[in-house]
Amino acid sequence: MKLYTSVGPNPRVARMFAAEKGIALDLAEIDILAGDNRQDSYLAVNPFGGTPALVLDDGAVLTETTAICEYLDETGPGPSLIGDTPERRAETRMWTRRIDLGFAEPLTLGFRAAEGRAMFAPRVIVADEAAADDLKAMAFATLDRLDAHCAGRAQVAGDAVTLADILLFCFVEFALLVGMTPLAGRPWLATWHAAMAARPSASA
Ligand SMILES: N[C@@H](CCC(=O)N[C@@H](CS)C(=O)NCC(=O)O)C(=O)O
Repeated sequence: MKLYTSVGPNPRVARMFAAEKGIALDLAEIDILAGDNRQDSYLAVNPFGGTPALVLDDGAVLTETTAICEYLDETGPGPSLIGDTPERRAETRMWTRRIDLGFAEPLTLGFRAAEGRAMFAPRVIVADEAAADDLKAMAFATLDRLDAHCAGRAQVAGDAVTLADILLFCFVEFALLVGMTPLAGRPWLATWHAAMAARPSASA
């Protein structure tokens, strides 16, 4: 299987998930800073233009980060990172969706409206600059809820690392990378982040 990857949190989620599962992927690097993902050659792979994209051995292409991870989970070796029972899978998907819609998405939109504006405005529709602070506040309100709810837990959806942790970790790391302070005043998140950062998969 070939994974089209790049800088950025979404492809990092797919790489980290594969590493946690023990799956070796053939990586094809796309230079999104140069806009190569918006060229015809990549749009032929993923018409939506984003990374990651996973090309299966039969040539079929999967996109959307969490869908790629679900596929790797079902087809890869080792314990599931989604869950072994309907209840565990539902809990992982519940947290994954909350993190995706409540943190990753507004964070991304807020970044694109502000710090990332010069890069994204020529290639996709970005929100008005005036909306950036509200979008980031929405993202950080989700972190407040997570921090309060997860106190006493080792991981987001229980004791074991799941897709929800990997998704949250990669987007928290992205927020740190672009100069935001997601860990400040969130003690559970800070402790959890340090533990996630120490996992070998964090460097995938
Ligand atoms: N909804 C997509 C988002 C993919 C996405 O936006 N990826 C970013 C990298 S983190 C990207 O390709 N950005 C460059 C661009 O959209 O031009 C997913 O879940 O995979």
